[in-house]
Amino acid sequence: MDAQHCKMNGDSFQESMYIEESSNKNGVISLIFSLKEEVGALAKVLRTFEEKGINLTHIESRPSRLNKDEYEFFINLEGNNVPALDKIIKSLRNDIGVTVHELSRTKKKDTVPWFPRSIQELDRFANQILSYGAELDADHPGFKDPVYRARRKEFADIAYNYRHGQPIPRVTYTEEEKKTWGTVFRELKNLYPTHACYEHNHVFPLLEKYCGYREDNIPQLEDVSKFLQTCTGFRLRPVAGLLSSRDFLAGLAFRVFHSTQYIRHASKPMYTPEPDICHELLGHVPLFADPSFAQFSQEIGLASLGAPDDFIEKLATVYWFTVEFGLCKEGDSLKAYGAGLLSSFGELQYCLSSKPEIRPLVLENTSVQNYSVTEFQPVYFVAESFNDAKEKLRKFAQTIPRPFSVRYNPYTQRIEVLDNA
Ligand code: HBI
Ligand code: NLE
Ligand code: FE
Repeated sequence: MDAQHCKMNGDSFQESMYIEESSNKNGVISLIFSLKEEVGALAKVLRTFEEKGINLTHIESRPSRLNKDEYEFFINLEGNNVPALDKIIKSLRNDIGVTVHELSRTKKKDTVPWFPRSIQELDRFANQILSYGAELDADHPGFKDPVYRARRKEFADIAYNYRHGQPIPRVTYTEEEKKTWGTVFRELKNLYPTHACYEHNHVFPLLEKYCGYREDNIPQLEDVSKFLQTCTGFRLRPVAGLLSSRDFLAGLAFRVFHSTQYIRHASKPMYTPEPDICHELLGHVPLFADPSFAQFSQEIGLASLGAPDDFIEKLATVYWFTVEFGLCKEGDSLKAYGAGLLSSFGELQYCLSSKPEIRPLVLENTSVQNYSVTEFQPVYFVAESFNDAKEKLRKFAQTIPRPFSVRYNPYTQRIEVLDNA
């Protein structure tokens, strides 16, 4: 952030000192080690770093002053994998017999992870998506289909090139894609009256009326974004796939919902592990049109900004079991309000059958519950009501350990940081 911006928004200069930049968030570790003058000695050491995937950012050598037949090497390493590094240093000392001096570790334990300060800065997230084969299951039907993958590339390009403020490019969906949407839409629409929560059913007819939600039409993100802006000020931004929890939650702080634009593979309409346009438009969007849910979402987003990793992980876990896969009581019956349920006609039926385990929503337990992102959930958490879930999550978000507080300025669309120290 430059000086001009700081002044314009009344921010203090101090804050940029403890908010570190993303480029150096991992810290640097400096080492000196000495080696006997011998062919391949350095290569052997470097290979150890390579094998553990540690990046060297600087290397210098000099003849040792203590031992005439030795050389000393000074190196800087990226300190983003501390356990691996500790292992390497140990093995250099014990197995290869190298003398290693650790000069410094700037681990930046007390600094705050980078977060976007203005809505334009969300442009930086575009390339950071989790992908098939790596984080997501390589068994997924689309993974082996070259036509599907090529199509996904087209959608990814739209997302990568998108900048805040531009209209979201309209897409002409293929007949096959429309057919997949048609199946998902028809099946879900049949289930909603009995399976979906009140709030979802309340908004759905408006989306049919104003946004082209129909069995034979995949709505355009731009139209939906415009509609949401008139309801709650939430807007959509295209994204190429699953975003990290930190990035996804940060978007919410600006009332921005990152939405995929591609559709699931035609061979498996009833369930996909990834978010796709069915998940976003049928699962999430109806609730973002609800003022109270929109307010709640933004609060969760604001709480996540600059939060420590372990807190983000817990917040993402409770988000998973509520906003994505939550059930709530409504009178005598159970209903789904989680977007991952409201977009999968397979799991929506399953979650209200007698098969899965149902537990009460108690965040101390829920926040540490393991889950798989690639199959129906074996366990769901039930809130006393949709509002009860929101209140619990809100309280949880307020426990975030952070040396500052944040406030959203809707006029400038910027985050104002208030130093508590
Ligand atoms: N990314 N594109 C996208 N869509 C989501 O719904 C989504 C995401 N990343 C994370 C996420 N949802 C959440 O479930 C939590 O991890 C915060
Ligand atoms: N399983 C969901 C569906 O099939 O629509 C998507 C979940 C995304 C987190
Ligand atoms: Fe989702």
